Amino acid sequence: MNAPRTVKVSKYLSKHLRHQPERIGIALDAQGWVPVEALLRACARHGFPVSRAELDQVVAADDKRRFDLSGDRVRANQGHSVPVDLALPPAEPPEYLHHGTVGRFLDAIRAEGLRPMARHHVHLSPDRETATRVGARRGVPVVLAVHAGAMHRAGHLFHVSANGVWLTGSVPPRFLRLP
Ligand code: HQG
Repeated sequence: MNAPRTVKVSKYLSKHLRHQPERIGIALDAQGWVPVEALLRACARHGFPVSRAELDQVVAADDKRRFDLSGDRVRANQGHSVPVDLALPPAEPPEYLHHGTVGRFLDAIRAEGLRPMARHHVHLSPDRETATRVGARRGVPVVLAVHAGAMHRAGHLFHVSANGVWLTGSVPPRFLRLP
């Protein structure tokens, strides 16, 4: 499978495993899983056939390990807007994490901190390089440092997804270092 096809399949799966399962008539269970058979049938039925071999390849080769395959079931590792409980255990974050954004959001972020917007959590990266790539999706990237250790000591919960993204409910302005 060539790279453009891999990206296309990954985006199609992200859309339906994170945001709009009902669009292709599938239902995620409480932890976000769907039977592989049902998913592939639904893709074909909606004009986007994906073979089992392609699915396996996307799960294995995806640049951000966006998907998890367990037995006969598959799910997105994070990034959902539909309600799912990924059942990730609370984890102790490193002292600093990073968030990539763009300049036009800074005034709002300075006033109200980081909010999850359409997702369940604020997404934070362990390193500045990854955060820079996340911010660059929207324009010239701006990277904020998040004092995750202090948040953790103040009682904020953190989780780390299977693909190394740190998740927390929100980040109050006092824990942010803005440029
Ligand atoms: C911003 C991709 C105004 C926030 C990436 C961001 C990531 C605020 C946007 C993952 C705000 C939300 C997540 C506030 C936050 N006022 N704007 N108070 N608080 N924002 O896409 O972190 O390819 O929901 O800075 O690589 O950009 O999908 O979050 O710009 O890992 O796997 O509101 O999505 O991964 O945008 O990206 P998003 P994100 P995938």
